[in-house]
Amino acid sequence: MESVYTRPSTIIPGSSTGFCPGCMHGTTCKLVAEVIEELGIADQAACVWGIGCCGLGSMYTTFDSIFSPHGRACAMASAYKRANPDEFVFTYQGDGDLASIGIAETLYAANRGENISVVFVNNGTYGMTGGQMAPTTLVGQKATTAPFGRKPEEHGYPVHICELLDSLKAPHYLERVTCVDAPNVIKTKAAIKKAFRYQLEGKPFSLVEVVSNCPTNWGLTPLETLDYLREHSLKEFALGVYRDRG
Ligand SMILES: Cc1ncc(C[n+]2csc(CCOP(=O)(O)OP(=O)(O)O)c2C)c(N)n1
Ligand code: SF4
Repeated sequence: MESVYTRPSTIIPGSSTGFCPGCMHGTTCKLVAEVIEELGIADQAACVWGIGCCGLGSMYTTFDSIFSPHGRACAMASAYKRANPDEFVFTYQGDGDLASIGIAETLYAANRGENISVVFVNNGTYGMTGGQMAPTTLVGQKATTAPFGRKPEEHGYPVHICELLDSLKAPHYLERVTCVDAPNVIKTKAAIKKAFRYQLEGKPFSLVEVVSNCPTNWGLTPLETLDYLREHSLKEFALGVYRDRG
């Protein structure tokens, strides 16, 4: 029988995901693994994983893994890439990691135009530590640290990373995508591939933001999270290309 779909060689045979059922980290990590295989860079790829559920992808992928202290992935990736210019270096980070404790490292790596790629999973919550409010939590969205929902007068407004980085001169490519359905999964893969290609061509900083879910901490079934994403998250976080210098 013809095989129409196989696991990429960049996923360890026999391994299984540590993510909760329906979590879009699983989809996004799989896309990253597929793109690395398709670009033929498995032997030169190193991922600096953020601290959080985001880092669980390291357990079943074959490329090199580096763990930075919480939030410092972009700083560590910058240093690693400068020291190893022939390697392919990317970060894979959650919103607590990249947009809260690591916002300075993210902004300055982007502002320096480092030759790295960033995969940023925006699920509106601190997944691994039990659902605290993240910079990206929506107004009104509940969190363990905001049991009555995010209130702008108390907690400020959601932070839009693509728009923030678009105010800087150096970044080369910024796109916001989602894995809410199959066509969007295909778009997400294309965006990750484009960002990775730009690094291989020597272009400066690229970031792909993936608007995602967290069924466990949102307290919804995986299917209900898709409705929530469509009805709420994607209204706050508009999909699209924010910058593409080609
Ligand atoms: C300096 C420091 N502060 C706090 C923590 C605890 N901590 C571990 S993971 C995490 C949140 C991760 O959330 P996010 O980056 O959104 O990733 P997700 O789990 O949602 O993928 C926190 C606060 C830590 N490890 N180090
Ligand atoms: S806690 Fe949330 S972010 Fe973490 S693996 Fe489970 S669903 Fe995904």
